[in-house]
Amino acid sequence: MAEAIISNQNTGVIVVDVQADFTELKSGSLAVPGSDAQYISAVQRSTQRFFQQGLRLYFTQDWHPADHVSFFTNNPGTEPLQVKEIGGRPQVMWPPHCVQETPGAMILITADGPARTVQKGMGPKFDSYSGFADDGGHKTELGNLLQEDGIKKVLIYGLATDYCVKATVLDAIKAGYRVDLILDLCRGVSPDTTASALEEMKARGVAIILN
Ligand code: VGL
Ligand code: ZN
Repeated sequence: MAEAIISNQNTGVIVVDVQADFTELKSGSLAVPGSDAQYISAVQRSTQRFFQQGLRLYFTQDWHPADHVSFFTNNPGTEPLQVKEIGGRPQVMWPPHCVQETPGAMILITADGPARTVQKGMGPKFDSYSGFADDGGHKTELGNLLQEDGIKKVLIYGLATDYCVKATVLDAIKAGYRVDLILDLCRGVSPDTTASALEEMKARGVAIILN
């Protein structure tokens, strides 16, 4: 099969979970280090520029019910950041975050034109770091949208490098997309998991670039 010719028309931009609860700027409940005002304006500026260049925009949004399995408050006896085995999978116990219809779930980036927002993590029993599917294998709309739009390559950035960005990048690679990770538009929860996430992504053929 012939390799697709990559152009702005078949390149998409996936902005992962740039939401109030993940930012220092909004004193979010799960604020990722370095997600300050300067970071958010850099993401905003770059996203606008990509849109002006004709790239299509896809925003992912963590969108949990109040009784979500990943909240330590819903798992009596656990503490934040502890890892608990649930349903045969290791689940990080997070502070409650990105609860549906709350200010913390708000996406902080705006587009000058059409952007598709893909919500994830709505199933109370499954976490969903990836923008493509949750831990139970339930797919979001993202794969369909990219396919309908004829996308061949995606630029990915946002929060957090070591969780949702990593999972979304790896699923995009699995689905056959070419992937550029824009490193300076990402922030990670912790340095060690961020370093190993970058190694894992590189090993799968992701181009790690600077904006
Ligand atoms: C995320 C932890 C829990 C993320 C989402 O967006 O990286 N991290 N939910
Ligand atoms: Zn979450």
